[in-house]
Amino acid sequence: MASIIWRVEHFGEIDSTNTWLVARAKEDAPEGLVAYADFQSAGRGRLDRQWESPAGASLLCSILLRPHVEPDDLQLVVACVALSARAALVRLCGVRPMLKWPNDLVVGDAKIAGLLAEIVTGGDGLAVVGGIGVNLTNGGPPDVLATSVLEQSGVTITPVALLDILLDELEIRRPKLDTVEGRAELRDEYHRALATIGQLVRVELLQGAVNGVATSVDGSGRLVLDVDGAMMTLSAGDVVHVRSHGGGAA
Ligand code: BT5
Repeated sequence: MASIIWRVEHFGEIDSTNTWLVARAKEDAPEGLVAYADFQSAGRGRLDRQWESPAGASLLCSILLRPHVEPDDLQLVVACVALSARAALVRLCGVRPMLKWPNDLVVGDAKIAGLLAEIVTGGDGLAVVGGIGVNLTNGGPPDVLATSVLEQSGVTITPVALLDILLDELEIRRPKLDTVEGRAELRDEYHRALATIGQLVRVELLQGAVNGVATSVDGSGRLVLDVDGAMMTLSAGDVVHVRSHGGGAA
């Protein structure tokens, strides 16, 4: 694919950059449109949860991608953005978070960033709005086990500096989504970066909780769980790491 032309819209305050970008995606906005905000009055997590951050303390952004993937591969798109954010943090300040399936970046058990990916179908093929919040100078709500770049590294990074490098890293990974070989490479990088692999986890599904050992991710980024010897593949769910089980993370 030709290199992506990023068009970055900045908002001092907005309800949610994801909400804004989903609306633009429905209007057939092209790939590469990016929204970032200093403050969100209604930042969203998954399942109607909230994403909270004081003004200017985080990177709060959403990125419109139009990869040539099936809806089943959504988790690989999430991985593409999460791995790019991780690589950007390594480059800027040496903080190397692990990924927690399906959508967190963590340092130890503390959440440093979260992703919300939303699919828009129809119009010009599949669109994915990848929203990410990265705690830079504030570690998130007091009742949440969370951390920030400042806490981890002593370095103050501005949101726009991180966004710049994140888009640079995304430019390396985004084309991989369009080919079989590229998706396999992304899947391997994802597998290596996932703290979840080798962990005994509890997965809260809508129909109830399941306990098992996370053994790998499949080619679409779905989590493969060993539940008493039976393999189960999960495409969504809330993972709680219960305790380490042998091998652990890469
Ligand atoms: C997420 O959801 O982690 C996805 C967060 C995505 C936020 C970005 S910001 C830019 C874009 N625009 C949006 O409106 N959203 C995206 P989830 O896994 O559901 O986690 C939500 C939970 O994380 C909350 O219920 C809190 O427990 C916790 N949380 C909220 N704010 C946090 C923060 N700043 N740091 C760490 N944890 C936080």
